[in-house]
Amino acid sequence: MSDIFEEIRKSLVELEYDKVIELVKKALDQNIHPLDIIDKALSPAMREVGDLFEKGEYFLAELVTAAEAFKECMELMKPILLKEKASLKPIGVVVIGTVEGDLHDIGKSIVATMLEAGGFQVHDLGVDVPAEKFVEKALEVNADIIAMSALLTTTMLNMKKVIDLLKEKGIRDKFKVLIGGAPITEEFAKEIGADGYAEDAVKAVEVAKKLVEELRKQ
Ligand code: B1M
Repeated sequence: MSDIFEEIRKSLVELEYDKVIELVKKALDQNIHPLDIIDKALSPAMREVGDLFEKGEYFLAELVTAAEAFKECMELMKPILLKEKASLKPIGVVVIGTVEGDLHDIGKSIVATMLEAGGFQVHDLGVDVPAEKFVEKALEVNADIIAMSALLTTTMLNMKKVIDLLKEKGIRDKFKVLIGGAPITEEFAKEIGADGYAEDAVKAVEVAKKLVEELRKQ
């Protein structure tokens, strides 16, 4: 079984678009769980693609191709992930997006899908989301959690802008703030005053459930 992960990883790093899709379909046919495909093959491959980019061996076009292949695989896997949806009545409402200035959406979309599969009602604002839009939407849908993703060291500080805006409006306690993304750490979350941090999508669901419980107790 581990061979298929290696084949998927290699074909994504080598940008063999059709082969990646074909292999992911094959893995799904073998009843391999989508989260294993993501964690053991697709995500490590994307990190490698990023490293090749950093070394100057790959360019933006290669990043785009790899991202598109990953996204097409997600389209195949999303219905399977959502089939496991926990309950009909939402356990909480989440507004999620990638922060202003940042266009990376693969990780954010996986987190959004897993939150939905975990029983949350999810409002996905997409990428490059300004602080005002997070807050506006959270008020509109009466959200429990504002969830933010950032992949760039230059955009992660925009997470703090959302928290500052909540404070400015006197509504900081109305929402829990959950953050994540490759450059984010637990320390950074504490530093900016976020309520929770998660390193991956599975952990994000766990933390989100805990945050909703805390909010209900307030
Ligand atoms: Co960009 N990029 N990129 N890129 N890109 C990185 C992030 C980089 C690390 C690559 C590198 O140099 N090694 C680097 C950032 C360096 C830094 O900031 N220190 C980088 C750069 C520099 C850039 C540009 C500036 C390049 C340029 O233009 N010169 C540019 C910026 C554009 C912008 O955003 N304004 C850029 C552009 C792009 C593309 C558009 C081409 C493309 C994104 C396409 C898309 O998303 N639709 C892209 C890609 C694909 C990457 C890499 C290769 C892969 C990212 C990815 O999708 N990973 C990335 C390399 C890397 O991350 N090592 C890189 C797979 C995904 C499943 O993982 O997103 O980490 P991830 O999500 C995980 C966890 O982080 C976590 O759970 C997810 C699932 O487990 N998580 C959360 C994420 N959000 C969460 C939220 C939560 C909780 C957990 O709670 C709310």
